[in-house]
Amino acid sequence: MPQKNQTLGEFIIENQGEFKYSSGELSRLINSIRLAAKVVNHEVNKAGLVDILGAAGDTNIQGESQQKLDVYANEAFIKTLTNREIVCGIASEEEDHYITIKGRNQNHDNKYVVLIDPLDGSSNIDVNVSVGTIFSIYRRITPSGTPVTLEDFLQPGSKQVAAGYIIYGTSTMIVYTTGHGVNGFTLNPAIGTYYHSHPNMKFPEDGTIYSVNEGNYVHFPQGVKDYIKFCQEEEGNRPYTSRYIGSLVSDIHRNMIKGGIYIYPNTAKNPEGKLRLLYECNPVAFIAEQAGGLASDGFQRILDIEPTELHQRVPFICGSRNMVLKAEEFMQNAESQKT
Ligand code: P6P
Repeated sequence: MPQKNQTLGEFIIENQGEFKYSSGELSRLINSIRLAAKVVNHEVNKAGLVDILGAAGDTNIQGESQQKLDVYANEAFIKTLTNREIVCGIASEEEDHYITIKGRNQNHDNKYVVLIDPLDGSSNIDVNVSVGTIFSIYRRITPSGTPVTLEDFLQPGSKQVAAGYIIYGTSTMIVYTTGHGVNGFTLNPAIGTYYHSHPNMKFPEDGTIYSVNEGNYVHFPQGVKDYIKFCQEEEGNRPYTSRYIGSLVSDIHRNMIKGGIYIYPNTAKNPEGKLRLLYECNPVAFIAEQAGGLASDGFQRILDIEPTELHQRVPFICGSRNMVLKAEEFMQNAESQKT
């Protein structure tokens, strides 16, 4: 039973027993993500002041040498994870290749690999809209004591041991799962402590919010067009409400609390879809399923997809169970009518 005002640190310790075979590294790993999130939150929150204060470490007010915040976030997470010596490898949206970490005695004996989107939706920062960090954690599958390989990162999402996101919004929250439900923690910036504000988060089985960039409508697959028209018809609890922030973490977070569906299908500009399987779709899909929702590409469960490339993209449909099932129905019907 969640204690009132329990902190994230207390929650991790109390639930330590849930991580099979873990002698505390996974807890330390979640703790290192907590620390990095505070560092990034501090920078994200003052982004708007760059023109006034000048970017940290800059020589002039224009901020020409200003580190882009997603580069800053990337370095913060990589440094924190490396210093804590818990992971043997890191993959990031900001890095072409994965990073090998040797560990304390330089012998590659750390157990976990982490994949991150350090600052998703970063283009929203300039307009003061919430952004997020997304992380995905696996146990390595190649032998301990050897350098991590691409195989350790190309695991299906169903093998994740933990996943979550940080949302830098009107408040900063960490929402994560280790396969035992989803819990949300809100940062009290005055003291730098996260409190267990959202125990056992659940997607409502149904919802009335659909999140899609309708500017791409003409390029959508027919099934997605049919589903959007279904959302807009006058019938029962429809028309639904369209809400699209343009920041995956924010749209998913709102839909998980209120009920809704997020869709980023393949389009002419992004024939494989836009979102990245390994560090956007898989972690969000793990959270969604743990919260009673669903996540698919319209035809198969996201967590079952066998990855082939580090930065591969997939079409992504995620949210309230009945809404995803309905969208899949339209997509599969349209597909069967093509053949
Ligand atoms: P579009 C941000 O770039 C992102 O990866 C997601 O966070 C967001 O949902 C989507 O892309 C927005 O893409 O093409 O609608 O601007």
